[in-house]
Amino acid sequence: MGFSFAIVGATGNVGTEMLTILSESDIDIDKVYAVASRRSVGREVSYGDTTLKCVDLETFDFSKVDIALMSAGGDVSKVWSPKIAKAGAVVIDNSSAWRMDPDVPLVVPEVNADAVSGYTKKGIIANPNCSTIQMVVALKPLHDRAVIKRVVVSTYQSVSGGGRKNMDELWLQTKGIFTNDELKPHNFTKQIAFNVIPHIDVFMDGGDTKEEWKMKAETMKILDKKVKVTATCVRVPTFVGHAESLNIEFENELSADDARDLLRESPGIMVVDKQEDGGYVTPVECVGEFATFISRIREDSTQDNTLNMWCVSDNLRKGAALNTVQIAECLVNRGLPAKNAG
Ligand code: 11C
Repeated sequence: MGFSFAIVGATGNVGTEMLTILSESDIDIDKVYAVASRRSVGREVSYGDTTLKCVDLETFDFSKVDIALMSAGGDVSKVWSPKIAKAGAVVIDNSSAWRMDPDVPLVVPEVNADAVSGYTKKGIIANPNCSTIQMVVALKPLHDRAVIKRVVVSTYQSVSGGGRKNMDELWLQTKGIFTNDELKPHNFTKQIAFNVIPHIDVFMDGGDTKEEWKMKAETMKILDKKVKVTATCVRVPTFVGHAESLNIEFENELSADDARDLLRESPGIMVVDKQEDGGYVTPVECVGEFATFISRIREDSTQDNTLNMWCVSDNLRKGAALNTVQIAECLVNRGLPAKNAG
């Protein structure tokens, strides 16, 4: 007998990707439940070649589930993740609610897979922020070789990071430009179509936004608390796929050629770096892909032991749904027993 899964938030941008990726996973799966808020009960979602009817979060019996993949937002997770864990399911949570809890592992399998064993403390494993995940996948092999001192990152984040309503707003504003409709922002603070907005999540003391703080704090928890990160996070008018410009300073020498060779052999990474017209990856090319793509690897001539690179990944996949399923695979591969194993 195999594993039972619940996908909580099954109708959302990330929930639907979780269902797709789980249906393609090697995990021996007996049963998958699509769980959603009451207003979505009965709605159908795709799971591989089949469809599932959403059931109600409030009344669902989580004791029959081995693993719950949560993508229902921080407020729902704060209340429901501990309840689901108490019912006996391991929760893998895509929200920011539990990431910095010392008793909750924050996991990117290419970087700190062994940390999953810490799930026993609270029954919860946290999935990092999308912009952090792709960055630490790129940084890990370089850190292991040359020890990273400091990273300066600027992001170019697609609107899907903020959910479907943000995608709709970009679409309506883009069409509105051509039909002279009013372009009043609703979910963004300014017009997003044909514009960029240097603001994601709330402002914090000192002027960083929470998205910028997350990139710093989460990287320290996942990769190494000694690595310094300073970030500027920007929303751009793309639908899916986050891009990042990285400037990375190392303790030790690492040439661009050596970094390129190292990254080519590293898990989860595809290097596309031809140093010619079009010889790099852009967000539209990473949509639906599993890899984190690295391009434009070059030495920074203004500072010793420093490299520049460009990093692109599908924020709904590696940045969210794929990483949660990979965490589930880590748990299963490390011997998590299935309740119905007989
Ligand atoms: C965005 N990175 O692009 C955010 C979405 O902490 O999980 C994910 C927020 C989070 O808007």
